[in-house]
Amino acid sequence: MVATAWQDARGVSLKEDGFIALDWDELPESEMHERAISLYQQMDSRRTTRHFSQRPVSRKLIESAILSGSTAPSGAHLQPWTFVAVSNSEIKAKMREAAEIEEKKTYSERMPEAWQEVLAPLGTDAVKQHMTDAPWIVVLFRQTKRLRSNGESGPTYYSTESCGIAAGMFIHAIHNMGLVTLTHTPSPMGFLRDILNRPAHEHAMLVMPVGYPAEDAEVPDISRKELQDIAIFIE
Ligand code: IYR
Repeated sequence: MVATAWQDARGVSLKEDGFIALDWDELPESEMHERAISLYQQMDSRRTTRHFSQRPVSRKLIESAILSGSTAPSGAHLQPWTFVAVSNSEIKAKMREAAEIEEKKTYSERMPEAWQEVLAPLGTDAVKQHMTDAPWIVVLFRQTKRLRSNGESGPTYYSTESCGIAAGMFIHAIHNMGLVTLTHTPSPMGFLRDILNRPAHEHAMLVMPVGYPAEDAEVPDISRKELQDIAIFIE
């Protein structure tokens, strides 16, 4: 291979223009199909449960799930997320107490009937035992601002989309390592910024208890939509 301004004699890209060669290997088509189906089956076996064991989980596992979540694509590659992982029992108890105060109001006063009817099959209520049972509570904060190199503050872009994708990847990583999680959205969740000491430009977006399922853990008997109900192909 002839060396160019961007490649050395072995074809390895140099960083002069800020770009490097994509590291990508083509797979045989049969293997692509095998991988596609096996990933789908593995993801389809994931269930959201509200019943957690108190059994401890190593911090290393949580760190690696956060790193997996943080591989998500993000607007302008700003990675506008902060994952706050809490195992401290007092902080978890404080979060539970504050969440239950809000959720009691949500369930008894704020939730319209159209909302109640779709939640009924899921068996949710204002008691948030998972917040003290699960060994880790991971709170995903969405950053709405960033620090520019000139010291000023600038906006982030598509932070909701970016954090949603990061959350999905985190959830998959947790499932893949054999643990369970729940996407809990106490509403409103401003109390999390205060309890967890986060700055004003960070907004709590999702609360994800992580751990082993309780021995008697249950899940609602529900199924996922079929392909024809979620996709349209225009060929
Ligand atoms: N935030 C409440 C209510 C709730 C809302 C939806 I949409 C859910 O899918 C589940 C619960 C709660 O966490 O209980």
